Amino acid sequence: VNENGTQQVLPEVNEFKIQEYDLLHISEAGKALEKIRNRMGNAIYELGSWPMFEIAVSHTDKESILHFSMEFLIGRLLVNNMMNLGIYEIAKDGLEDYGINIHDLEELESDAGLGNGGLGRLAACFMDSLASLSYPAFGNTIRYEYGLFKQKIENGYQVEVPDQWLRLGNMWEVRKPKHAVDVKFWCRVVWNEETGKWEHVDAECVRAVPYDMPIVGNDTTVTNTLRLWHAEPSEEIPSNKDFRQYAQEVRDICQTLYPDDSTLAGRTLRLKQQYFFVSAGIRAIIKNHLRVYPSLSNFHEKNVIQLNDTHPVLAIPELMRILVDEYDMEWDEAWHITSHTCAYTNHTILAEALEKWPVSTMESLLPRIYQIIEEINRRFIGYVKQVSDHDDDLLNRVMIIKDGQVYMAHLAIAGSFSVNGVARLHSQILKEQEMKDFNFLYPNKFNNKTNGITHRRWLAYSNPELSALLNETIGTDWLKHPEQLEKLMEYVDDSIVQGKFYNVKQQRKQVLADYIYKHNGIRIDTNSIFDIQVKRLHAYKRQLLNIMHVIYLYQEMKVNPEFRIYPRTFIFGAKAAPAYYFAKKVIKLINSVADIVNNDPETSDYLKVVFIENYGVTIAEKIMPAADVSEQISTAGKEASGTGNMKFMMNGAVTIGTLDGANVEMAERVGDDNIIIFGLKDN
Ligand code: 26Q
Repeated sequence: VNENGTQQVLPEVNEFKIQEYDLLHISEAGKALEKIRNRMGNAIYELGSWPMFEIAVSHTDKESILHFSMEFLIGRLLVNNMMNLGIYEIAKDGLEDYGINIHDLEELESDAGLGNGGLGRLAACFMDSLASLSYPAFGNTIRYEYGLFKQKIENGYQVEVPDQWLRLGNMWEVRKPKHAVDVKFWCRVVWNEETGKWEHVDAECVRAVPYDMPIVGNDTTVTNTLRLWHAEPSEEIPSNKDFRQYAQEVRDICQTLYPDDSTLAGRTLRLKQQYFFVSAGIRAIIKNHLRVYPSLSNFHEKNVIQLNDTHPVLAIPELMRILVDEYDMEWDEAWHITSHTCAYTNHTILAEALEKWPVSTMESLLPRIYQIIEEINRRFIGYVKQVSDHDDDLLNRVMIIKDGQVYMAHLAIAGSFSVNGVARLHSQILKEQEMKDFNFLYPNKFNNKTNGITHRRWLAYSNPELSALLNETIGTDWLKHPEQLEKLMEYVDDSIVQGKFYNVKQQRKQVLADYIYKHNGIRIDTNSIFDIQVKRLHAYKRQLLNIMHVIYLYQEMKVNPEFRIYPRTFIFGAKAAPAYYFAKKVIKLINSVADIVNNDPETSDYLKVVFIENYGVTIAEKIMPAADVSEQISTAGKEASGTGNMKFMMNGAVTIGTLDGANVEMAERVGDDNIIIFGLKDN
């Protein structure tokens, strides 16, 4: 529908092409929708509603949620999207008529692994939930050419292989060249007396081109967008550089995801990645805002920028820069808007994971941004002195720039209206220990948001057998209202339901056993207890403790013929950061123990050890439903929340764990019979 309200005839409406048309009049959007529905049928109609939804929300009073994250661990979307659209059964039956098994088709889709672990998966779960709950939410990230490396095990050692997830194309994305923007690096900042503005001289421009993926909500017309930014050479080619070198440097920006999930890899390229997608993302939000409102003065009332850890925290100085330099706003107003728009989620207290950038790196790559951070720091120091009555020790601890480094968490706290931890215990540790000084300076900023997972992917989609049992036992409302799962309590002592649950578990154990036989050549007994620990490999997560327990059981059985255990299969899955020596040695140890234990006829009826290669979202979907025991045994105080713990529990496993992260709250909810806690009880 044109600006003047008349209809514009669209050539060939196919797939997502529709969203390239600007439908400006929301009052007319309903009519257009009707047309599209007639032309494309219901399924496409839902996807077709995507652009109109974007426009519709911009006219409502709802705040838009802009989730900025360096990582989105999406996994496959085909069946998940079909289920959310309510067309799965019909599509499955239809394909069957053609002799196609939908699950074979599913195998053709690559597992979008644009993340390391929990933080990236959380972002993906949030996108699903936000759409399903009808919130207008938009993700912003990088379109990495290679996702997290694929893990191969050779001679028991981890070998990393590039993840070419885009090799067969990504059918969900739509390139939006019209919405591309230039991002500037490496310039000199010069004050222009005539214009009264800062100018970037000799900047190296990089074109940021968005690729949009639809995030389809469950049983709703809401379709949100995950925007992946791709770096390309700008039309403004730097004059002082060979083009081939420039083009290569541009390509490097989006080439790979950093494969570390906790140690700081303070590389310039990572800083470049961070600024690249943050700058492009903010520019797009401002443009959208100005399409609807006459000025930016209400920007913070209409937009929330959620910062997924410190990785996108340059959003704070970048928003300041745009408001002050490009829209001539006074510093105080710009700061009010910025610090009421941004919100920061902390995911770790591990000292080695707290991001710091050398001033020299920041200053040369992003000179104007660094100037702005200096000014933020200068004013922050003034505030701290005033509030703390000139407590110099406190000031030294909290400064944003000190010892030649920029402390990103400090910048994040100063520039956000909300700072949250990801589980009650973690938030409490932040408030009372790690960030005590900041809680003193800003008493109302700190809060808790305990993590969650989408039960649509981790139960309905991953475990159709258990879903069917739930449907026949408590009805289907739980899909929309997960709290309805509590109805199951009525059946907790019902031996018939228990028997059916047991059968589902056996079926799912068989699925995993078949997978393990196919990939590892190890036959495991589905009547043994499946005791599973799958997560990134890290010292604090204590896979080493788990494998030491296995060694103990094995040795006891060897020396003591009286000592026999209920048959148990220990299953591990974990990627190690490529440079993390200890973690790689633990993988080797697990595989070496497996070799000995699995091939010893004296114990093999009782004990098996399996290391599943290449743990990720897709494999997790097979593992979670099959677990009897979920291992959540981190050193108390170290695991911020954990989310695998929830996936296992949702599929009916008993947890063995420490009082850490979300385990604490889970234990309160499920009681001692369903979670076995050991270790430190008070901190
Ligand atoms: C930082 C600097 C340089 C390179 C990489 C990184 C980096 C990358 C990823 C640092 C941390 C991460 C990821 C952290 C993460 O996944 N944390 C987990 O977040 C989950 C969701 O909140 C929690 O449940 C987990 O407890 C937490 O470990």
